[in-house]
Amino acid sequence: MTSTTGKEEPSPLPVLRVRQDLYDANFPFYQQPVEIGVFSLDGERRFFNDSRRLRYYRPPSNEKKPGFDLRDGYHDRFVKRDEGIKERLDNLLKWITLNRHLLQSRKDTKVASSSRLNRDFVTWRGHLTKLLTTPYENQEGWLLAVTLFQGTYYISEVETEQARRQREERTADHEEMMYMGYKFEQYLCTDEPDGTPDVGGVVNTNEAFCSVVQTKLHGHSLLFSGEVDCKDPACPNQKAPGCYVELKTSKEIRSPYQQRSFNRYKLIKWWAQSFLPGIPRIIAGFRDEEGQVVSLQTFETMKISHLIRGEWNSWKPAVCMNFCNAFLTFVKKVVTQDDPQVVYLFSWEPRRDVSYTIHKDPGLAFLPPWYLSAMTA
Ligand code: 0WD
Ligand code: CA
Repeated sequence: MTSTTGKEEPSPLPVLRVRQDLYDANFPFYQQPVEIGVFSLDGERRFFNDSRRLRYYRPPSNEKKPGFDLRDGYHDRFVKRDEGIKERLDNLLKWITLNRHLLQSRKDTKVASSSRLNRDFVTWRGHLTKLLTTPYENQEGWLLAVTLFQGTYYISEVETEQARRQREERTADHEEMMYMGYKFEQYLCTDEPDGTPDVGGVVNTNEAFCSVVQTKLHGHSLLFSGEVDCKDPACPNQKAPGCYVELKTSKEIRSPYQQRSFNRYKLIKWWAQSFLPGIPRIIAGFRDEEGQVVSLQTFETMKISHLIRGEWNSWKPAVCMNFCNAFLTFVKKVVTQDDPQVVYLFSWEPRRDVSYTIHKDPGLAFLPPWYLSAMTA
């Protein structure tokens, strides 16, 4: 275990380098993501092992002039999730305990190792998005906690000091801007495939529909979950994730400078988030200063990187994926103690290498007792 000795001594632990050029190689193998399950969280953040919070995409009646007022309801029809409550991997782990039969191979059920998940990594899609964008990120660092348990590496984010400060010091304008993203969803989503949006209703950010996906990146098998905004009922093949739609809002673009900055800093995040679970379409609403949606634009996830190729300070999907692959390989190399009480804390700050420390601190351990007993039973 590392201890804070107060002495300045060079860390003997290996680091992972992050420079873009180290990852500028061919695109690695990434298996077509497959949805193996879903779950929902209701308005009180209660877990349901079903799709009850899945919503359907309903195109606007007037595409050219959608007439969406994204500020509407902020003061009187908004129930906000308590961001101070850290759920860590809990909801995904709950899904795993209820769906173990989907994860265990037949030959395994006969032997003593039946409790093994047979997946290398379990995490949220959002944590992988952060890994993908790391080589191009120059503002926000991250902290990722990793625990090895029964041969599976669990990755759970820890909020950085900087992120906590920013969250607690958010301005009223910033809070309202975050609300606008959820309000945009309400204008375009219905509860039934043939319904109409209830734009006078309450926006409750506790509600979520999550897809559980499995895939492989190079030699790493991944099981992760991500929140899905809606499903397009007009989509010919109703198979997930091909009919899922991601909804986004952004400030309207009024200058070539704003366009370059959008392409460089925002599209990379939109691409990474939707590429990981295989969501093919992103529908963006661009809003003016008053919060009115002035235009809508569809981005095909697989074509986003073509839009930015050759641009100033451009980003490459292959660099993102090669870095993620290298990080997962690094985790497998250094995380060796298979013990649910031990946390390897990986830390990254812009312009630095990834380093890590090892902890046996109950405040950092994140696999809950109910999960450990379910998986060892
Ligand atoms: O505890 C944590 N550190 C986190 C928990 C971080 C991220 C997510 N979560 C949990 C929540 O339970 C949430 O339901 O994961 C679920 C969603 O995970 P994800 O899909 O992996 O998250 P991400 O891809 O970062 O965000 C997808 C959407 C966001 O939409 P936009 O269009 O803004 O990207 O999930 C929402 C948000 O609407 N979201 C969250 N919801 C609850 N808790 C969180 C969060 N911490 N972050 C984003
Ligand atoms: Ca969204």
